[in-house]
Amino acid sequence: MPADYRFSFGPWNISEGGDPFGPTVRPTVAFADKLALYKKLGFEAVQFHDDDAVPDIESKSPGQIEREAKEMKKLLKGEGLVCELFAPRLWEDPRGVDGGFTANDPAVRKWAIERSKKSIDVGHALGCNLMVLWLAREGTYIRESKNSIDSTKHLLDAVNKILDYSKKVIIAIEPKPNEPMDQAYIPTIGHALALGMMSKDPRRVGGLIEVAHSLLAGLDPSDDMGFALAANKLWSVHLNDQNGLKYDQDKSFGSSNLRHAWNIIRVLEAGGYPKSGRYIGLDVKAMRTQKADVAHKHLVNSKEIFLALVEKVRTWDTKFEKQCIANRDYEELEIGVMRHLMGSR
Ligand code: 3MF
Ligand code: MG
Repeated sequence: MPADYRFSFGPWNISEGGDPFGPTVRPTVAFADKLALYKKLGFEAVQFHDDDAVPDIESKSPGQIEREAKEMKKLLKGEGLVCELFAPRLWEDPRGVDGGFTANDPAVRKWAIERSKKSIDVGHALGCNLMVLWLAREGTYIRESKNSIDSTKHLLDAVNKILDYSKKVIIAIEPKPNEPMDQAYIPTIGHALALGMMSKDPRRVGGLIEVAHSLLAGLDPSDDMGFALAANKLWSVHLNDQNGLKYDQDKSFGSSNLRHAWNIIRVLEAGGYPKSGRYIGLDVKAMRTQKADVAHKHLVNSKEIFLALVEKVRTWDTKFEKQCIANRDYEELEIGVMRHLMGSR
């Protein structure tokens, strides 16, 4: 089994199964109980939303935030875990109903930046410098409600203020084209990295690529990852899968399109991702139909598919591949890939 990958997920990956059309169907798993599952399931690191570590963060003083985050770090250490990344959960606060950084109201924009600073305090107290910005509501329901030029400048201002607040923090922007908004301002990794290049310290801005988000943008996730790897900007991934242009499904990795998954691993291997020490993060959802005692199978199954495909990539006949490319015989290359994946020859 390839041992050079390390795995993480966010606690939201263990969920109660509610969806927009129906209530929860499984009991809540307490945070501490979720942490206890990580090692058992074969994961080494936790992806935090700021208020996972410090619940009710808005009502707490800086001293209290730091104390509680340090308590959380002890809990992590006790479980043999580390914090891979942290993220400000702006999208659940009523103030952020029409976005935080891009809100039309300057008081809301100010709040979003202040909340991000609190997140950084939490992250640093957890021993982590990698901040993820999933820009959930930074977009529009209708084009006329915001100005895209101003919004881009507001996003840039927020990134710059975050970079100013901590010299240690590095930002991975997680692009997503839609949901919850009709249209997001940073829909692709190209937009994310361009925003980083416009910032005051481009070296400290990179990306996190989620498979489902690339697919929702109509793009190939492995090419998106290749683009970020070429720029040395792939700082984490959210592996999952997506069956066409629908709501964000967060299906188990490889479960919908094995060929996409194989190509993702090919590019991660070619780009030296395992040697970078960065984690393979999952962002997967258990089917609503899963009973509580088996509502973590999506995590172990994703990891199993990932590792099986690493084997497939490492046992692929690259001489055959080169020969097909030299002959420009892509039909032969394609059937070769399919036979390899199917194990049929
Ligand atoms: C939504 C997402 C988010 C982000 C997470 C990290 C809740 O589609 O992908 O998951 O990954 O918030 O900041
Ligand atoms: Mg994600």
